[in-house]
Amino acid sequence: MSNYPRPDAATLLEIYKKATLIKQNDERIIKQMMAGKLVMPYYSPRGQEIIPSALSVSLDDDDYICTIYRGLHDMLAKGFPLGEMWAELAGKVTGTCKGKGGPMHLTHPAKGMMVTTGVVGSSMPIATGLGWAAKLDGKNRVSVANFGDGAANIGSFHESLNMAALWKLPVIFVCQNNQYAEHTAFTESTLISQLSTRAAGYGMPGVTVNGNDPDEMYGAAKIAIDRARAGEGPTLIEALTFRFNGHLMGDAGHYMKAGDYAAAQKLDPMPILRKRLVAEGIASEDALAAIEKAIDAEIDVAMADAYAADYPDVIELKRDVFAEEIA
Ligand SMILES: Cc1ncc(C[n+]2csc(CCOP(=O)(O)OP(=O)(O)O)c2C)c(N)n1
Ligand SMILES: [Mg+2]
Repeated sequence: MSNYPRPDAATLLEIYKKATLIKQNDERIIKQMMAGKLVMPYYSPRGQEIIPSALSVSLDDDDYICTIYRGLHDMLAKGFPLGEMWAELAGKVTGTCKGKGGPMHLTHPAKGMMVTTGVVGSSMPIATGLGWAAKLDGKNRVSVANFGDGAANIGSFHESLNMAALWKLPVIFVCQNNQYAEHTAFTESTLISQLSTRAAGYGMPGVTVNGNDPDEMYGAAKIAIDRARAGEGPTLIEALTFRFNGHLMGDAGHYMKAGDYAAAQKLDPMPILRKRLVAEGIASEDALAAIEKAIDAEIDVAMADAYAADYPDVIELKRDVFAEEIA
């Protein structure tokens, strides 16, 4: 990895800003849920924020991404408008899916965010199809498939990687290996230690990186994205990470090995990156505090607007579900 491209100072700060938005937004969501103000299923991405932040600095607005229920971080890093996101979480008409999708179905096609899915493994074939569309329209777009370690054992992983490799599609498969699939530890479901070695079976490059390290994640993503844009085909990136809040809100993690959380939280990527920015003179303590305050203020506005908006009318129940009769 010593030959990886490295993020320059401005890019590193951009990665921190994206990751901080994800972290603070996650903390606010949890607070609102605990206060009973936001009622929804919530799969926190806290702990995994560096992965999409370091990847999306190399993406353009019209590149495609697909993600899963634990994908708020992927969407925010790509630039999902915060107001529309909060409105969707609160089930309001001003949400990106008119309040009918909620956290598990966030989309924003105008910004290339094509699907958030609750069906494990389904982000991969959709992203592969979008990769094919991108190849056909010749606009040099790439398509990113985010999925978990559990999803790497689903049949669609095989089908998608094989087709993407065969047709040299511009797809970046990002397996966010957070060590658990629901309540099952990675080591109890998978014999091999590095999922990236599976890439060889399809004829594409595969790499395992520390997804919590902005240098490694940025470098691996940049190489894969450049390769996809150059028409050389897909890459599998296994980004090692850890989920800090259990599978979903309310999961106390009794099935986890004692000490797992504590060990992972000691390696929380956020304070590590923050300290590094100051130590390397990339940003002062005051500048970072100002960034964090501004993000909080942005969340305040998004949240207040979402709560003030209306719920969809009952007539919306069947709209966008069935084809409408053309008069
Ligand atoms: C096809 C399918 N099978 C099973 C489930 C139930 N399920 C929901 S999340 C999950 C675990 C997936 O784990 P992983 O892919 O590692 O993603 P993570 O939640 O860790 O981000 C399972 C089995 C589902 N939603 N869809
Ligand atoms: Mg997992």
